[in-house]
Order: sequence, then structure tokens, then C-alpha cells
Amino acid sequence: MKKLLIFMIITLLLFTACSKKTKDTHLAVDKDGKTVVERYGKLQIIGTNLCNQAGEPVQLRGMSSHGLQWYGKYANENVIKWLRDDWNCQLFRAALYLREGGYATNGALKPIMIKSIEACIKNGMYIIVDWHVLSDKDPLVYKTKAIEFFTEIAQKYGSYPNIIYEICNEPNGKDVTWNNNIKPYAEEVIDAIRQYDPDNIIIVGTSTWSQDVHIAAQNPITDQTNIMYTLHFYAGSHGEQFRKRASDALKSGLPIFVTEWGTTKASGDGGVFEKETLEWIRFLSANNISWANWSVNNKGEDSGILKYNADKTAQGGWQEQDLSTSGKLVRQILRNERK
Ligand code: DCB
Repeated sequence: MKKLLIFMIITLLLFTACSKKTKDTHLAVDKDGKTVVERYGKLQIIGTNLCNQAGEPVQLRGMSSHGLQWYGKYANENVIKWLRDDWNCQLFRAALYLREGGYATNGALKPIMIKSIEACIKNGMYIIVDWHVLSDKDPLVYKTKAIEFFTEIAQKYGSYPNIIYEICNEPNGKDVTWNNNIKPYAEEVIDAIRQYDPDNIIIVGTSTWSQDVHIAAQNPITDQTNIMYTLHFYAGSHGEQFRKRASDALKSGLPIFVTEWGTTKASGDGGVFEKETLEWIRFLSANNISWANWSVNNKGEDSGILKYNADKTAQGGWQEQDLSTSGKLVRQILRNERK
């Protein structure tokens, strides 16, 4: 009887310890009011794991903005704090497009990026500074601009543990290869960042809209530390084949960060794929792969977290009825209400 009692007490203690740990790892702010950046500090890569300053593996989760040229109104302090406190976001990704009215022709987007960075620093969140290569396809097209931009960001903010650089969102096109375009571009941009920021995480996109981690794994960047590689997926278009790519890449030593994923088809529209989304979420959690969901907007596309034209003020504080089907699902996932 006594033995049974002791056994039960030990089991209970172990269970409480474990569940506490799982919960803590996903909190934007813990019960003592400590932010994720206060708890984790400077990030680092050990093996294929993203780790905190103490060397323990961590998984970071949060939301991506849509293109700042269209939805930069959401990249403000109130929305970012709301996403931290109500959505339990540990990170925010600010998507600086080059084309489609982006930074290549619109320098006024830089202050919006700066505002996002400063809001995340103030709120103890990580910020992914996303150089959103997309319709430009080849990252080499804007290499000089990228070097200039990232040098400035590294100089100003490289000493903050909050900063994560994503230097090349989704290179694509049949002539844009990892070996000839992306890797040479990445090496130069990384060198520029490292002059001022020796150790914050730098994430590199992969070919075919950041789907080809298996190709990057054959020829990774060497002589650099704290480098990760991007895999993007849309749950309605990409499934088991991509998860296998990710597992194989991890096995071969490639650290992976899913800087963008959606609950929809690859177009960002076409319905919400709940079952497929949850399958992905379980995979990412099991492998400690960090992620950002696409995206914060009220354009009316299915991957947007707000309903068409909902939320006119862009200050956060959204009600359930303002959220899209995707918004409701992703919020529940982030709040640890769905697994
Ligand atoms: C990526 C891009 C992202 C794009 C989403 C959804 O592109 F990184 O910028 O977002 O995935 O497609 C969409 C927005 C739309 C906007 C459009 C163009 O949601 O509102 O009009 O960007 O700015 C992908 C990802 C995968 C594939 C193709 C694209 N794919 N793509 O597998 O074919 O061509 O944009």
C-alpha cells in the first residue's frame, strides 16, 4: 500500500514536471511575466536544433505579416503586442517584398520594417527580418541592395538577441539553382551581416519557393555558424513528400526553419485544410521545427487571419467574429488549444 502511494506520488510529480516543461516552451510570456526573449536569450544552432542561450532545444512559433507594401499597417506595436498576448506568438515575421510595389521601388517600407523590429524588441519577441524574394525569382537580382540593407540592420540591431535574418524568402524559376544562384548570394550577404553581427541566426531560402531543402543538404554553407535553411509548405498542396524531405535533411545535418506556411493551397487561397494542417503541426512539434504562419491581413484570401475587410483600425484586439477560419485555427494552435 505504502509502495503504491509512493509510486503514485512520484508519477504525479514527474507528470507535473513534464507538462510544465512542454507548456513553458511555447509561451510568449510565462506566468512570472517573463518574455520568451528574456527566458531564451541569444539563440544558437547545436547540431540541427535551434537552441536557447543555455543550449537547450527550443521551438519558436508565431505569425508572418503579408507584404509590408500592402499590409504594413498591421506591423505596428499594438498589433504585435496583441499577437503576443492573445495569440501567444513568440515571433513576428515582417515580409519586405522587393517587387510588386516593394522595397526595390519603395524605400518608405524600411521604416515599417524598423517599426516591426523595435516593437518586437520592446515586447520581448523574436523578429524575422524577411527579404521577400518572390516574383524577382533570382536573389542575385537585388544582391547589392540586400547587402546594403542587411549591413544596416546588423549594424543597428545585431547586438539584440531578438533579430533573426531571413535573407532570401522564395527563390524560384528553373534557372535559379542552389549551387549557382542562391548559395553564392547567401555567402556574400552572410559575410556582410557577420561584420557587425557575429552570431544571430541567419536563415537561407532554398530553390523552388523554398521547397528544396534536400538540394541544399547536398551542398550546405560551410565555415559559418548559426545558419538555418528554409522549408515552406501549404497544407492543401504539400504533405508527406515534403515532410520526408525535411526529415531526411535533418538527418543529414541541415537545420530547418519553416519561416512561412499556410493552412491553404500554395496560392494562399483555395480553402482551409484543417486535418492536413494539424498533421503538419504535429510533425513540426515532434521535430522541434520553428515556424511562422502566413499571414496577417484582411484581404479576404483564405490564408489571411482576418475576414475580408474585418478590422478597420489595425490595432489588434480582434474579436472571434473578425477572424477567418484559418485565423481561428492558427490562434488555437498557437494558444496550445489544438495539437
Ligand atoms: C509564397 C510567397 C508569398 C505568397 C504565398 C502564397 O508564394 F512567399 O508571398 O503570398 O506563398 O502563395 C501570396 C499572397 C497573395 C499575393 C501573392 C503575390 O498570399 O495575397 O497576391 O503572394 O504577392 C508561393 C508559394 C508556393 C508556390 C508559389 C508561390 N508554389 N507564389 O508552390 O507554386 O508564386 O507566390
